[in-house]
Amino acid sequence: MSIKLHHLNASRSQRLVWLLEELQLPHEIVHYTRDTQTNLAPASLLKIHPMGKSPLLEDDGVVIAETGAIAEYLMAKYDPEHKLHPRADDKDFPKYLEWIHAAEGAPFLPFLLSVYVGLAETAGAGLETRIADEQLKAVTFMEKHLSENAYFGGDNFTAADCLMGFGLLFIAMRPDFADYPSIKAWLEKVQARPAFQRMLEVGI
Ligand SMILES: N[C@@H](CCC(=O)N[C@@H](CS)C(=O)NCC(=O)O)C(=O)O
Repeated sequence: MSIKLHHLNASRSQRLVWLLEELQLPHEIVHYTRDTQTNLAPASLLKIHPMGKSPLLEDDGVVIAETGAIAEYLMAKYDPEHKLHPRADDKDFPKYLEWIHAAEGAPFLPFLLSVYVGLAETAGAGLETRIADEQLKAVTFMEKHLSENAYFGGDNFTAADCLMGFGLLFIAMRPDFADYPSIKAWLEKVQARPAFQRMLEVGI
């Protein structure tokens, strides 16, 4: 086992520094420092993952992004005795899972938005460029992933495709993001699924 946490200063990555300590798992922390002007992560993080954000966990050379996913990964792999996560049949499991995702979800979003509104005041038009850059980086990442994998989860259709569908349908409606061939091919493939069609019958 060789676990590395790619950790950006003053960031949500501290959640995982804490979790790794709770697990008492041997690990290495690779430190990154935000740019003092832009507050963005250094470009060196882009060499580890195409979104260039922290936290990133590396385990035996495999890189995983997204705080909630990293936490679930660590629990599934390194907490076999369920000291830090309830079993699926435990009464607390649904709430536990909800809060694992809520940490990056709806209860957190309004606070994140106020950071962006604050940035709009100081960065002005610069913020629009930053948002456009982030959107392009995200779509390029998804396109590359789908050019190398049949589905978001790899070779097979999984729940990850159901979760990504909503966002990608919305993104692909934009003329500037309508012509990414692997995203288009994936959308056609998943839209042909009978369950997708039944979802449409429920109403959008
Ligand atoms: N949803 C992602 C968000 C990752 C993220 O935005 N990380 C911030 C740190 S708080 C970051 O790396 N910001 C620097 C940048 O965007 O350049 C997660 O939960 O890991």
